[in-house]
Amino acid sequence: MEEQEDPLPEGRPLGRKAFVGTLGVGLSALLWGDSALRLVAGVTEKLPASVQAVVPPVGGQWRIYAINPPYPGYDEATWKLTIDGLVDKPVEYSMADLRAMELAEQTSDFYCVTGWTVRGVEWRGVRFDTLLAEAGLKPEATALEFISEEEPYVDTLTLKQLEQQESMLALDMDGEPIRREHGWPARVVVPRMYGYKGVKWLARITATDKPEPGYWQQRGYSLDGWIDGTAPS
Ligand SMILES: Nc1nc2c(c(=O)[nH]1)N[C@H]1C(S)=C(S)[C@@H](COP(=O)(O)O)O[C@H]1N2
Ligand SMILES: [Mo]
Repeated sequence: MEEQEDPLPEGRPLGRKAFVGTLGVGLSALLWGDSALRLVAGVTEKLPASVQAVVPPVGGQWRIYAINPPYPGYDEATWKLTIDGLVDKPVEYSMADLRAMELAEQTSDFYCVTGWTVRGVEWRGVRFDTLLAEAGLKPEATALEFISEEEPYVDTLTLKQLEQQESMLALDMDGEPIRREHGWPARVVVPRMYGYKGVKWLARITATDKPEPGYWQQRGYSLDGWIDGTAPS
């Protein structure tokens, strides 16, 4: 996938409402009504030309986001992912530990709530049930807090949200280890939610019964982040 540095990182709290407001009614209906599903199905080319102008084309390009550049740089030899909080046994995993776990693969489209999309991203990584098996969640845990090495970026997913979609802790993207700018060595992938739910440069997962709003949610983004039409009924 082609990369393109965006000199203007996502630096303001542009919620879905604000975004829709900037586009006008016709387009907002297209983007956020039923046709969000058609967009998910990849039929962008059937949209009117005026809309195509603002909807990124099939195979659109990534924009690299960081709230606190430069990107965290880990030493792969010493990097550890911590899993703690409401677990039976807190654990730490090295990259070698994670790669020795059962890895899952999927291809999914990636959506940023500000309007850009990358189609057909290939991910390989560890499903959360596999990842949490050894630590073991305590019965009172209701959510996982994902804490980035890039402070203060955090996001929270409830166990229910995690259950209901193809989410994973991704280690590889498009056939190679996730590049540094995309969150190396590990990033959270939740295809049916907007990109802001996917924490890059993951350092820690804390199981909790009091989920806190994530970084962008504290700044106005929707609390759950489902891409319209994809929330489980
Ligand atoms: N640590 C961290 N994770 C992050 C972000 C960020 O700024 N910092 N931005 C989020 C948002 S809003 C999006 S759309 C995606 C962008 O992923 P990319 O930078 O790989 O394109 O990362 C998400 N995860
Ligand atoms: Mo985003």
